[in-house]
Amino acid sequence: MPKDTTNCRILSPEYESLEREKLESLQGKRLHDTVKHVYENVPMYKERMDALGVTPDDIKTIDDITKLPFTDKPDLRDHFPDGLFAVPRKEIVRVQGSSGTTGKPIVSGYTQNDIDVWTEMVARALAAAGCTDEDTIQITYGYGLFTGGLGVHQGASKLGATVVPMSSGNTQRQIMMLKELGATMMCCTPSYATLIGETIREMGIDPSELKLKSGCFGAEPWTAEMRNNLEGLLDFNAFDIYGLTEIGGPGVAFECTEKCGMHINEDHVIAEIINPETGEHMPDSTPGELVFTTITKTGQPMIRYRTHDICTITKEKCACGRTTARMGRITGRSDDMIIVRGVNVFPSQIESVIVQIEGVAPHYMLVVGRENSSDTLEVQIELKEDMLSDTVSDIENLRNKISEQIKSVVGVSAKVTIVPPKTLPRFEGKAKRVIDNRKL
Ligand code: DLL
Repeated sequence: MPKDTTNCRILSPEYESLEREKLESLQGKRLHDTVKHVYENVPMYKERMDALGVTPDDIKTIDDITKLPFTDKPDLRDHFPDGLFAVPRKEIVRVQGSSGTTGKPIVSGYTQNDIDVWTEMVARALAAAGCTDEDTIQITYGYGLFTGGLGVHQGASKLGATVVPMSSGNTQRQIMMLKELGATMMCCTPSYATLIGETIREMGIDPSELKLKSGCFGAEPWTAEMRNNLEGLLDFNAFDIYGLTEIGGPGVAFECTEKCGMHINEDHVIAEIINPETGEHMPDSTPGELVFTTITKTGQPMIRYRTHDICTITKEKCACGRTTARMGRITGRSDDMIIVRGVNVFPSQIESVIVQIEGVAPHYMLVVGRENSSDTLEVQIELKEDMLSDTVSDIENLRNKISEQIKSVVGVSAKVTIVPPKTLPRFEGKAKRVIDNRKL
C-alpha cells in the first residue's frame, strides 16, 4: 500500500457492518416494499408478475427473489423514455443515461430519494478511499448524462471535500490544475488516469510534487497489473469503483483498503450471480452474470436486472470489518458490449449505421486496441462490388460519412477502414464481430 490510509473509514457502519442475518432480513423487507411499489405503478412489472402468478405478498424474504422475472436492457429500450417510471413525472428530479443497444440511450429517472441514496453510496466509496472534508478531489469523469461526473461530485460534496469539477479531457489542463490546486484525490476511468500519470512523467514532474494520495477508478474493466502500473506512476492508492446507470451509477460497489473485491451496498441493492444460460443461481465464488435488484429506489426501481457483467461474489466477512458481500473484478460480458474510452458500445449500434449507408455491405468487424493508454476503435467495412469502380475521392467521402454517423449514433470516434468485397469473415453460427486486442 504505497500511501497513508489512516483516513480510510467505514462511513455507515450501522449498515456496512451489519450482521448478515439482520442485513438479509432488512433486504427481504425492502424487497417486498419495492416489488409492491412497482407492481402497483409500472404496468410492465404487473403484466410479467401476473403472467407468472406472483403477487407482492409472495415476496417476503430474499430467497423469494427467484420467483420474480428478470429485466434486461431491451426492456429499458422498449419503454424509453419513461415507461418504467414508478412515480408521477413531477417527482422525478433528474434523468441520467448511457448508451443503449441500438442508438437509443438507456435512461434512468431519479427522485430526490434516489439521488440521496446514490449520494450515500458514492460517499461510502470515497470514505473507504480516505476522503474527508480535508480533501480536494479533482473529478475527471465526464459530467452530463453519464453518471460518473455528477455521481462522484455528489458523494464528495456530502463528505465536505473541496470539489474540482474538471470533467474529462484536456490532459495538460488537468495536470496544471492537479498541481496548482493540490488535489489529494482524483477520480476518472483507469485508462484516463494512466494517461494522466504517463503525461505527468513525460513532463518531468515527480509525483511527490503533487499531493495525490488516492482515487476511485471505474466505469470500465481493468486488471491488477493496470492498478500496479497506475499506483507506480502516481505513487498513490488506486481503488476500484463499480456501478451502472440503471441501478444508480458509480458506488453500487467499491473497494476498501484490503483491495480484495468491491463491497456491494447491500442495504440498497440485492446482488445475485446467475448462470447466463439457465438463469439459475451459481454458488458463492463461482463466476456468473451479475444481477441487481434495487430495494430503496423509488423513481425507476429495477427488479432482477441483468447487467451482463461476469464476475464472482463472496459473502465472507472482510478484514476491514464490513459484512457486505464483495464482487470480484469484471472479467467479461455475457453479451457483446465493449467499453471504448469509457463509452458503452454495442456492435448492433454500429450495424444500425452501416445498413443505412449505400455502397457498403452489411459485413463489418470492430477491432479494439490500446495506444498510449487510450482505447482505439477501428471499424472495418466491406465495399459493395458495384462500388469497385468508384474513385478514391468517392470512397474517401463514403468513409467520412460513415465515420461521422458512427460518432453521432454511438458517441465515440472510430477509424473507418473500407475493405474490398468478400474479404471479411462470414459466420455460420453466432457472428464474432469484435476483436479486442486490449487483453483486459
Ligand atoms: O460506468 C457508472 C460508473 C461511473 C461506474 C464511474 C464507475 C465509475 P454505465 O455507463 O451505465 O455506468 O456503464 C456500466 O460499465 O455494466 C460495466 O460493464 C462497466 N463498469 C462500470 N464500472 C466498472 C468497473 C458507469 N469498476 C457498465 N470495472 C457496467 C469494470 C465496470 N467494469
